[in-house]
Amino acid sequence: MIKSKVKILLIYTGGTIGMVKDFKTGSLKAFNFKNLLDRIPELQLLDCDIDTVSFKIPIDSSDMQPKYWVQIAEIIETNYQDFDGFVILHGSDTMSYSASALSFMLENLAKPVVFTGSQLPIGDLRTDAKENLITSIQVASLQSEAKPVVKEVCLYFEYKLYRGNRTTKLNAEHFQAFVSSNYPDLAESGVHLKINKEHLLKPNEAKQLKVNKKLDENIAVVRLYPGISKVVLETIFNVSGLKAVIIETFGAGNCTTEPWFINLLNDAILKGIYIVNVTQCAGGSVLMGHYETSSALKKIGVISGKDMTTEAAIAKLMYLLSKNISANTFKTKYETALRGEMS
Ligand code: ASN
Repeated sequence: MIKSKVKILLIYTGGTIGMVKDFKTGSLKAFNFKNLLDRIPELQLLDCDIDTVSFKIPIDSSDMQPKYWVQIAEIIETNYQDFDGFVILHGSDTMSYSASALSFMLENLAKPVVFTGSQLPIGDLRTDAKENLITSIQVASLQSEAKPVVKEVCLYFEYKLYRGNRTTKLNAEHFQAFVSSNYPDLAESGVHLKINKEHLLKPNEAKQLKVNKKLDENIAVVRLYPGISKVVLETIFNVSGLKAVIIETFGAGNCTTEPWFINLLNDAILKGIYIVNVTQCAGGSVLMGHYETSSALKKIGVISGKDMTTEAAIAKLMYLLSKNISANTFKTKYETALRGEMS
């Protein structure tokens, strides 16, 4: 029997990769996806069949919203049986947020979903788009014993494959725009494509893909800084309908020991608002109770975001809040790695 070619679905959402310069205004804007493929004839040399689907109106990823995450998830759900892997072309600005969100939405995923994009448009002479796109398709096509090698949501950029929900965009200019400070690279592209198999997620393949399309957006993120005032925080905690707040703390999860601050958080928790502690450091983990400046947080029931990125913390909140589970179960689930997003 002749083995048929691996089938990849390329999903175009927008981003710099497919942008052109508007000569009237001088700024970059999204253009037609068809032109994008015309600009990369190399795609025809790949040993796989590629189908494409595009957002009707491609967006700059700074316009990304949960409703678009649902759109991407639905495209994957509809095409899940017919394709071996999915490559999502996405702007780099919010790519880590989208990759994190999709990782929670796609439960029991057993096929590759690779997010990629570029810093320079595909038509630019010095573009990084071609390498990013071609290698992403190769990663999504990788098979071992007729099964995909990668079975999770990941992000490929500038020669590295990362777990999507571990990434953060760190640089607006460098081609190497992303980091995964708290989890090793899943693969590196050099002369050979080196897959670090031991770091890949191993899902339970007996379970069927379940697509969670409900996301609760009633959350807020607060970055602490020396001098943050009581009125600012009170205003945030009094937002109507607010269900959870992520606090980006100092170092290993530390905050001011001012009584008004702890009292304010305690009152919020008593009202049923979840408070999650993530560190504003680029790497490392929250360890509540390690310093006196975090002991009170632990005592009043603040949830530990451990070594999660803020992007993953937001996505996990939106996902878990929509599940209407008890406060205890919520805390336990939030502090457990569901998709390899925390150590
Ligand atoms: N503003 C662009 C976007 O995120 C940036 C990029 O793709 N490099 O859509």
